[in-house]
Parts: sequence; structure tokens; C-alpha cells
Amino acid sequence: MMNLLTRRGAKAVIVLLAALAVLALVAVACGGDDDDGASPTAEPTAAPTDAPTDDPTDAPTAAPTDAGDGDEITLDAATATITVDGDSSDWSDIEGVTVPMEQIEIPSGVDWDEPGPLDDIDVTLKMATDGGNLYALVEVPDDYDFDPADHNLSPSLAVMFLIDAAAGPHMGAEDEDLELGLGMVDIWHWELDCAAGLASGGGDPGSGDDPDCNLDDEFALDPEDREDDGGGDTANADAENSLVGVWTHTASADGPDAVGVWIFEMSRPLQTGDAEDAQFESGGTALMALAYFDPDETLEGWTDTGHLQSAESGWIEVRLP
Ligand SMILES: [Ca+2]
Ligand SMILES: [Ca+2]
Ligand SMILES: [Ca+2]
Ligand SMILES: [Ca+2]
Repeated sequence: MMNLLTRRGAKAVIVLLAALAVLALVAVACGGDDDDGASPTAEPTAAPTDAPTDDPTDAPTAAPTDAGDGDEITLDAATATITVDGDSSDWSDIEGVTVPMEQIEIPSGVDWDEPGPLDDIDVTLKMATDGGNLYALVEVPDDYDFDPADHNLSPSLAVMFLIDAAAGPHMGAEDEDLELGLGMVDIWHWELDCAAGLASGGGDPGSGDDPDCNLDDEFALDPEDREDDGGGDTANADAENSLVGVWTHTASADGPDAVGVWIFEMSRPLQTGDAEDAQFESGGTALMALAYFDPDETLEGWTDTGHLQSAESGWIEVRLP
């Protein structure tokens, strides 16, 4: 009995093993398409399928953002009275906007000096008005360099506003043709000839020139045609120049090359009656752009063409309360 049972059992086991073997073969055969093999097979299949599907989907979405003028920058100016003293604490509750800055790519065929290379930076812009004056704060993260004897070895800042509706953000021109002026822009152009904490700006009536501290009130018709108000080809007896600014640097006490933030605080009346200035009004919109000249650009300091500028983002739209 034992033997018989064993034999029967053995036969049953053999039958069972054979059945399992067949099942296993079937499983392997099918598995190649379905299960184990499915993952390796399906994944490579899925990947190439996904990739071409995703790429064309993502590419057109990304392309307009990248290839266009960049994201539009908008900012609501605050209602505030600001003391122009280079101390930014009166701006602490005012929201600013981050403005990316990069060097101009000088197109081939344009006869401009090749600048020294500078990394892109992000600056912070805050704007405010008290109903009579416009206030601007530009904070630039950069090391401290200041040479009172050579302003090219100190930073320089330019704040620009649209005057003529067609003017482009590259000093009146658009990206496509940097030599074609499309309208007039108003420029506050500051070369640091006075020390930190001192008031810059102002000068003789009828001129935008600030002979002492070099915060000039200017205008431009194209990137190569920049003048002090009243100093252009057309006479301008109404040239108004009450622009004022004070700069400081958060690490100036630590000496040359100290890492910190430049603080440029400026103000001007909303209305100046000067055709070579942008005119602002409560409830209106100002279109502006920024430029920063870094003295570390070359051994001789910053160059005219090497400045970091915001125009790649188009005009910055500032809504006045
Ligand atoms: Ca202040
Ligand atoms: Ca620097
Ligand atoms: Ca002016
Ligand atoms: Ca001006």
C-alpha cells in the first residue's frame, strides 16, 4: 500500500510537475509580452512614445515665453512720503518687484565696443508717490567699489521712462534694431561723483546737467543720441531739473570689494512741464527700464555698452495710486 500510494503519489507529483512545467512555459511565453518582459519592453516603448509626445507639447508652450520679450514686469507704486537720504528703512513695508538684468547682446553689424563680461543679476525696484512726487528705490546686489576720482571705477545707475508712446525700452529702440530710435525716453543718469549719503541732482535751470554730483536729467531718441535736458539739438528753455538722489552701500564700512547691496534712492515731481521728461499722474501708468554699470566690467571700469539692463523684459509697468 505504501508503495502503491508512493507510486501513485510519485505519478501524481510527476503529472503535477509536468503541468506546472507547461504552465511555466506558457507563462514565460506570455510573460515575454505581458508581465516580466512587459516592463522592460513597455518602458522603452513608453519612453520614446512619451518623449516625442511631450516635447512638441512642451516646446511650443515654452518657446513663446523664452523667445518673447520675457515675462512682463508690473509693479504697483505705493502711497508714501519718502525721505531721500539713502536710508531704505522708509521702504521696508513697501512691496517691490524683482527685475532681471543682463548685458545687451550686440548684434553683428552694429559698430559698438565689445564690453567686458558680467554675470546676470536681479535687482529690486520699489516705487512710491505722495501725490506730488514720484519716488524710486533701486537695490542692486553688488560689491562695494567707489572711486571719487574716477566715476567709471564706481557703479553707475540709469532709470529710464517712456515719453513717446512708440519708444522702445532700449533707449528708444527695440531689440530688433538697436540703432533705430522709435521715440523719446526720459533718463535719470547717475555717475557717482559725490560720496555716499550726499544729495545728488539738480543744477542750473534750463539744463538737466548736475555739474557737481552727476545725477543728470537727460533724454534720448536712440541708444547713440543721449543728451542732458536742454542740451539737445532743439532748444528747451523749459528744461526742469529738480531730480534728487542719495546713494549708500550696505557694506561700505567693510571697504573695497565688500559684498553688499547698493541703495539708490531718488525723487522727482510727478509733473515737471519739461517736454524732455516723462510726466506722471495719480492713477496713471509709468513705463520704465533700468540699467546698472558695474565697475568690475573691465580693468578701466564700466563701459557704455557693457551695462546690465532690464530691457530684455520689455518696459516695466508701474501703476500709480
Ligand atoms: Ca529714505
Ligand atoms: Ca561689482
Ligand atoms: Ca527734466
Ligand atoms: Ca529728462
